[in-house]
Amino acid sequence: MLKLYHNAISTCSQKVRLVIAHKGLEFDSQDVDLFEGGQHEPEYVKLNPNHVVPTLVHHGEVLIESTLINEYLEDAYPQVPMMPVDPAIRYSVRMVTKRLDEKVHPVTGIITFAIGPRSLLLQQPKAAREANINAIPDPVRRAARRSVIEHGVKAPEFANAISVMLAFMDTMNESLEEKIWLSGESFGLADAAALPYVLRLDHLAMTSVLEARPHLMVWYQRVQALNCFETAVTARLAPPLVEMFRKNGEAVWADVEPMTH
Ligand SMILES: N[C@@H](CCC(=O)N[C@@H](CS)C(=O)NCC(=O)O)C(=O)O
Repeated sequence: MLKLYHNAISTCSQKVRLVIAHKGLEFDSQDVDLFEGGQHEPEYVKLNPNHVVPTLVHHGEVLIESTLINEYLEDAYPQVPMMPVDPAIRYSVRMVTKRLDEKVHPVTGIITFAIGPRSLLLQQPKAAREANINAIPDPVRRAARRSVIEHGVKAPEFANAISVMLAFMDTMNESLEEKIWLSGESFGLADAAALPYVLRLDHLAMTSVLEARPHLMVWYQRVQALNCFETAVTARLAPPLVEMFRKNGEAVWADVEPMTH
């Protein structure tokens, strides 16, 4: 049995859940409350010393890093393949996941915390909020978190984060002009990895950014029609949290919109 420590709205958790669901697997679900600091609990940090989700436990092995977890799942459960056979397409899948991990994921944290849960976090007692920020082990990530919670979309990190994100969306749109899936003939690891970032823009009321990229938009609708999207994403998301993200996104859209051109 797979045991997954995860969070419903976390991008990295969603991509692992998409793979688990697409492969028809089940898992023992351990929810980690990221807004209350569950990722910093000593028992959890023993599993994931980076204080982040997801963490997968399988046959006594503790696995961290969502992209590597998904590759592990592909190796362990090849019956529903999610990697193409052609070496050149396998390479292109890994280019997508590498760019997501190295470039897109860090800016997603900036964009998300500047908007989505910011109102919730600002309502927390300052000492509790500060304790959770101070517990982030990576100093760059810690400083960015503090900055965006304090200044929102006016934080100095925000505009660059949007530009990195949009550059990725442009690349996806171009790739999807010629193919149906990022991973070759069928929905695969690159698609599962990219979906949560597209979804995040939608949740933050930046849907027009997606609509301006028609091939990306068609792909997004295609993914949303898959059973694994319902199981791994929709069924797990709490509507009030999604509503809060969207409302907070709408509230800052006038400031964000000029950055999206
Ligand atoms: N490289 C890691 C990144 C994991 C990560 O950043 N997870 C986020 C949620 S998507 C998290 O747990 N954030 C908690 C925090 O930053 O306090 C992976 O791919 O698993």
